[in-house]
Amino acid sequence: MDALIVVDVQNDFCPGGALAVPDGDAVVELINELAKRAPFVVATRDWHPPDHGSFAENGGPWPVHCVRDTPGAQLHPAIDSSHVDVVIDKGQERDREGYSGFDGTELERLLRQRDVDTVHVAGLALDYCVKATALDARRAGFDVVVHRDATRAVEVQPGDAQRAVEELREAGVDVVD
Ligand code: VGL
Ligand code: ZN
Repeated sequence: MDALIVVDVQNDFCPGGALAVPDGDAVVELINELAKRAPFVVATRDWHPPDHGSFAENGGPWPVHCVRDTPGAQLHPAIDSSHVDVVIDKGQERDREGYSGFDGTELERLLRQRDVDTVHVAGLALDYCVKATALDARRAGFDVVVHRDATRAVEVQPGDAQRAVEELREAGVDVVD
């Protein structure tokens, strides 16, 4: 049984958003195609409290982004929600980054319930939440495929995307185009 995890394709990570990933909205079309073919689709949302510790004003590395219930935290409007079975909100604890969709959520239980053995991962951002989610899926024992064409990277440092791919492959994740 295959599942697709669509990571954080939210307005704040797309052009015009608070923490825009370059070309972030370019993943939408491919993700809709992957979702159409996937028997089970989970979309994660970065869903922070207004005082989240990852925000610069609280000493964190990021501008304020994906504050729960705000427009920036909504899924990109072009994501075809008719193919999304479950939405998982993460990053809700003030003092945890919550990059991974598995961190403090029901995601693993949900996948086991559906007898999932292979997890496909796409979305934003390759070098943060996609990487963390794929690594956690692997640690949990799933076969993991990252669809690189359906991701974009923040690249705070040039080369972060390539380093993320190498780290994923070293962990046994299949990275495909
Ligand atoms: C993310 C930075 C901060 C992500 C989330 O979804 O990749 N990146 N919060
Ligand atoms: Zn965040």
